[in-house]
Amino acid sequence: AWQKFSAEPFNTKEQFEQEAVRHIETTLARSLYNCDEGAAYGGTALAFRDRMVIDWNRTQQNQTFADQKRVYYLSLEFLMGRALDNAMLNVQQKDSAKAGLADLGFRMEDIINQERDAALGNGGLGRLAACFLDSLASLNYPAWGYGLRYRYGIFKQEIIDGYQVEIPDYWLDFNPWEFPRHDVTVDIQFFGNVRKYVDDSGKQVSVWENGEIVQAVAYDVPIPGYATPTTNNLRLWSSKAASGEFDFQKFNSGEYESSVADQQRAETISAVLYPNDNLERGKELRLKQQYFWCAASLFDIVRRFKKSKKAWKEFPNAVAIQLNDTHPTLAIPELQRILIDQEGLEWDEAWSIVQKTFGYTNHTVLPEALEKWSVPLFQHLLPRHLQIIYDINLHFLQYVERNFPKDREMLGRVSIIEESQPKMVRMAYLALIGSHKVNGVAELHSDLIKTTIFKDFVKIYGPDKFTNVTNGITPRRWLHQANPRLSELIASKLGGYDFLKDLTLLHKLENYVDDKAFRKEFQEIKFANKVRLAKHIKDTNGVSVNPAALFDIQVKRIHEYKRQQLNIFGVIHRYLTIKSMSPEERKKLAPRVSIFGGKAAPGYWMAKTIIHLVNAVGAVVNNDKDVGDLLKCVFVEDYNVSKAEIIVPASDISEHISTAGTEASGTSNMKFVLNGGLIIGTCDGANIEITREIGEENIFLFGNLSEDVEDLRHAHFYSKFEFDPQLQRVFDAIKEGRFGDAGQFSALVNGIVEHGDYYLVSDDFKSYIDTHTLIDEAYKDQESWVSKCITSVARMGFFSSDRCIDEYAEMIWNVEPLSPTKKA
Ligand code: DL6
Repeated sequence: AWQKFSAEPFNTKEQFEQEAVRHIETTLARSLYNCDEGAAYGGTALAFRDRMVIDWNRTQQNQTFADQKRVYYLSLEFLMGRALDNAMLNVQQKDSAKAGLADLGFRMEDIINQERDAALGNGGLGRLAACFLDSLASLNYPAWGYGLRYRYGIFKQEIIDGYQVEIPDYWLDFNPWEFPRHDVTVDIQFFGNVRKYVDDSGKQVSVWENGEIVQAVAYDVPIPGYATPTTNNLRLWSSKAASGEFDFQKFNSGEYESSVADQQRAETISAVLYPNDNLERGKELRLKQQYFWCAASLFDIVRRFKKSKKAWKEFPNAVAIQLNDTHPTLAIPELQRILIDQEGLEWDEAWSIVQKTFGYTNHTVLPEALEKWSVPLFQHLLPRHLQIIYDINLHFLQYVERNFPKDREMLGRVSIIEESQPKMVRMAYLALIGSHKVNGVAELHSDLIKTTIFKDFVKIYGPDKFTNVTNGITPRRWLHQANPRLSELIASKLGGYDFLKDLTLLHKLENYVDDKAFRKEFQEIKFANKVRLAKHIKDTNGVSVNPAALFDIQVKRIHEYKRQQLNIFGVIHRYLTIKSMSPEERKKLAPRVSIFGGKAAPGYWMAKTIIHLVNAVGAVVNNDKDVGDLLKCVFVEDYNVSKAEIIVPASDISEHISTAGTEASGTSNMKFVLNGGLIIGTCDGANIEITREIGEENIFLFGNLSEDVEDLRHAHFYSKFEFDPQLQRVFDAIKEGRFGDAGQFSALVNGIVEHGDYYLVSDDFKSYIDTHTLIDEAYKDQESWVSKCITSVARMGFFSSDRCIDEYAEMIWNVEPLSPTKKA
């Protein structure tokens, strides 16, 4: 039993209506006679927001008074999706709202669909941060998220003539979930120079001066926990020109445009999210974003700590800062700068505080995603930080030299500064050296970082500095919200919704694997979810798909390492096979719908070519009357969190088919299985642990192992490679122009045939299509298929983000939950 602090829930639909109408008429200044779905959404959201803010204030007060250690999660991305449904779940008044909205003439789903996604992220990394915020609040940890308030989130994707077109996502027209804090501002400096002098006591002092100042303004977003009053804070920073910067002189002399130039330049910092997933491009504005956000967040954290009047050595006992990948690494030299330049601590004392405070999560081993910044750019933008980084490096290299006197080459390998032209700052090394723990996001990935990119550091620091926290997902959004009927069915068997707080309780579902009524309802729910997705596809793509067909889904960012090209080659193979089959053979085949979705980075031409090929294949296959329902191929436009909530519950099979050793974890694999779909996957990322939990008999694994990848790549270059004849047939069909002008796809094919097949598509193709044949067979036996699905759901308890957060709290942060019932 739990109660929100806010004394006035909507116990009846009338109470809800009263509140919603009050907001529509007063806050939104709309007449009820002129109330469309947008206004009804606004009134509903504001009514629920009111119920959250009391708890939010109380939680903040409670946390301040309790003065326990807090977690600060620094992430450049928070892919939150929509907030209303989540608010309704956590305030627990959805039924009253549904009935009240019906009285006003609206359907709840339509109102929920009015909300724009808060799409402040690219993919897995940003969505993980959002799941973590949900778990931190639900588990009552005193925690804040810190991020950037981008004016434009990830672009909207339109498909025009089969090509991806990017449309800006201005999402802030009406955002009831944020609270501007115009009184919480921080001045952030860029550029300038460093003046050094010796003070009266003989101490070297450095002053960073003459820079350009930009102001950071805080926007706060309440993060309600599930089944608890705890409501944490996500603070997003927005940039604007520092006060007084507006140039009145220029304005008065008629130079209107240049008078606002500074203002516009300042606002550019938080204007857009960089739309790259697993790829770094060393753009100056990106480094500016990183410093702006780190400096504002650190200032805020230090300001809060200083109010407690504790000694500096207590800082790591009050503050744990988690770096979500290397994007917030500048927080490390920034804290060191604050401690030595502003607070007057000695280097060693300050550095010990820094190392105890930070933890660093690595999310990739892909070389193109590892951040490096040019030293000249650093020197120009952040001159004092560059000095501090050089000093950190000096101390570190002296330590390495003392401990490994015989390995001179190691110094070059582990140095934070890469001796290239120009010299580069290796951010992952800085993050690692400045943190007390480094973790990967799935077992294989955490092992790989220790044997590849951080191998030398394991020798230097010992293995204990490295750990693993396998990713997870919040069951509140990814089961209850996305699949309410399945959640209800589970609750009916488990005696309530406790499993949403303790996902391991799902194991009790194994008792129902053979229960006829349960199985029937489970299947009906899956079918209804497929009907819902089929309708979405019809409405958006104009393609009719049969919900009784096997739905085979791959939705994620488009990337060569994730191998959507392997999937579409598989679809072409299936198409050619069907075309060559006799009517009798065709009768034996299970109809399929291959569904793709995901965004390509705007500058990633190969990824865009893959999207184009999927659409080109769809255009041929979907219009081939001879093939009919046996095969359809669709690309769902503009994949995002709210689309995922429709797509994920509708899968029979989903594809997680990255080249072994490339996908750090993956989290959509977990979402699909939790929603009663099976997966086909490589031995990569979290697929391996999913297999361990659900059993080998319930997953379709294929392909080469990560330990063989290097040799296979080598073999492509140094020996004659024979292509599987079935893959050759696919390439021939493309070259013959069966899917349009072959020239458009030649780079995709040549990358495999002539340029070394870096992602090993040809090596895995046979095993991939053979495994799909096994899937066809398995799907025909619906009895056994449903048993596999139910058993898998029952065994997914491990993959809750609540488990992750408890692991971080214990192994990395050393923080405890704070009882929300303690009165301030
Ligand atoms: O850990 C969250 C997510 C993993 O599930 C994906 O496997 C991984 O690709 C992704 N990593 C990144 C790295 N980007 N950077 N920097 O997005 O993290």
